[in-house]
Formats: sequence, structure tokens, C-alpha cells
Amino acid sequence: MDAIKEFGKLKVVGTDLCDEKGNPIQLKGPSTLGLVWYPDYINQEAFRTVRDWGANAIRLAMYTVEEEGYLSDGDQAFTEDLIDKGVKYATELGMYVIIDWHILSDGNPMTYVEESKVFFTKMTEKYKDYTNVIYEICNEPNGDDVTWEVVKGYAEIIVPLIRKTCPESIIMIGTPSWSQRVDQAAENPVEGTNLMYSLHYYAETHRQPLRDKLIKAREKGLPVFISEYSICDASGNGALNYDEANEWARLADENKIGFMQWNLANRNESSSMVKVECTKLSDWAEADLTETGIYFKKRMSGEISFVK
Ligand code: IDC
Repeated sequence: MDAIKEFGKLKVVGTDLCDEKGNPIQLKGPSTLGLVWYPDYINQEAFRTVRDWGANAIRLAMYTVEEEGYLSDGDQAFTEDLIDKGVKYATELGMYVIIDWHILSDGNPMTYVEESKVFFTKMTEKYKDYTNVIYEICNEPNGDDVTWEVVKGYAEIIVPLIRKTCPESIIMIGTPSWSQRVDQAAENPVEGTNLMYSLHYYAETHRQPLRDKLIKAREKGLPVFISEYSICDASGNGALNYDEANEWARLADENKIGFMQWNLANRNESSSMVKVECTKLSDWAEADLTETGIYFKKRMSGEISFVK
């Protein structure tokens, strides 16, 4: 399916991400692992494979200061080229694409706010005519002093900057404590339109208490998007928890909340969707997929679905 044609220019209405006509829609797809760690997965056939399973979006996770990070020891031109390829392939396939400023050990988004300004200026100049590009401005703020007020302050710098070139694009804003405190954002949201707030979960670690936060935040009117989740524990590894994964899936489906699964790569960790020994870069058969990968495929195809 060509989701771009079907949904058109997205907009946020109340708590919902909607198509151009105002009907709530659910974006769904994989998140890459660090773009530069697994650059070969940024290829058109890989994206087509997941689209054929049912994905309508791709998240391009670009680490800022982890190993080979964009701001640390990474090659910026190479990284930007990967983003460019990712956007191009997604666009050609009729998919939405999320450009993710993947802060993690740099828990305070203000630490590199100047660099973020430069990055998003560059990205928005490049992609201002692409209605399918979504900007995620801080993956997972974290740290004791990184309160919602700090994150909000950062958003109040980056959102207006993006708005100069892209007045209507969807922007996703991370929340404190590794994008779990949507309840705090709901108390004091950022002004503006077409803004969504990220909630991330790892099903073995994050359970009903976090689901309750999501429910309450929506009740308060906050638009929430699950820009990252997986079905193992928060380390990205360890045991899978299908019961909890399905409770999360039910909550997402019943409320038409979009969800992006971590991660499309073959790293030796249980959140990777492709088996370590599999070297294929697209057209994965079930035998090539990890249990996480098989779950992902079932979520994309609707074989695991809780839509009423
Ligand atoms: C993990 C990767 C792992 C990598 C690590 C880097 O799976 O291979 O070594 O990052 O520090 C998140 C983050 C995401 C993490 C993931 C699993 O957004 O970057 O990826 N996770 O720990 N939040 C919760 C879990």
C-alpha cells in the first residue's frame, strides 16, 4: 500500500494522529538500530520487504554521542547520506519516515542544543517539501536533573526552528525518564500544532504502571506516539514477554496509537529482528527472523491485532 497516497498530509487532531481528512490512523514500522552501525540495512529492498509485511513507516535512529555518534566520533557526511537514502527509499515506497535525533547517554537535550539547531535546520531545508518526513527531536531525555521543564525548554527552541521551514510537519517530542513521563508532558504541554509526545516501552520491563501513564496522558488530551518499543527488557536484550507485549499492542490498537519496533538489524541481542547468522539485507524468510522479528512481522500484517 502507498500510505502517503492513502493518508496524505498528516495532522494531529486532539489526541490522534490523523490523515489529511481527519481520520485517525496508525503509523507502524521498524526502527533502525544505529544508522551507521548497520548502514547496509538502509536499502530500498529492506524497506520494501517490511512494507510488504504491512509497515507504513520507518524510523531512522541516529545516535548523537554513542559510538560513531553524529556528534562524537561519527562521520557526519556519511550519516547524512544514510538519512538521505532512507528518506528517498521511504518516499519512493509510499512510507512515512521519522528522523530521530537519538540522544541517550547524553540525557539532557540542552547539552547539544546548538548542534541540534544546526542539524534540524539542515534537515528541514532538505526535506521541507516532503510531507512524509516526521521530526523526532530527542529520543530519550534522562537523568535526575532532566525534568519536563528542561525538555520543554529544549522543545521551545527546536519546534519554532523547524516551524520556520516546515509549518505543518509532525514533530515528536521525547519525555523525561527515557520517554516514559508523558504524564508530566500532559500537565504542561508545548504550545503549537501537530506535536506528538513519545512514550517508549520494553515489554518485559515496562508494564501496567506505564500503560496507566499513557492512558491518563491521553485523558488529559495529550497526543502520544510510541516511537520506540520492543518486547524484551529495557537493555534491548533478555527474555521476551508476549503477554505484556500483547497488552501494549491492545492499548495501541484500541486507541490507534502508532508504534515503531526496535530494531531492524542482526545484532546479537534479542531486540534485533534478523538472526545474527543471517546476512540477507532484505526478503527475510521466517527462518531468517528472530522471535522478535516474527512478532514484528505478525504485528505488521495484522495477524496480532486488537483493532476493534
Ligand atoms: C541499545 C541497542 C544496543 C546498543 C545500545 C547503546 O539495542 O545494541 O549497544 O543501545 O547504548 C532504548 C534506546 C536504544 C537502546 C534500547 C535498548 O532508545 O538506543 O538501544 N533502548 O537498550 N531505550 C530503551 C531501550
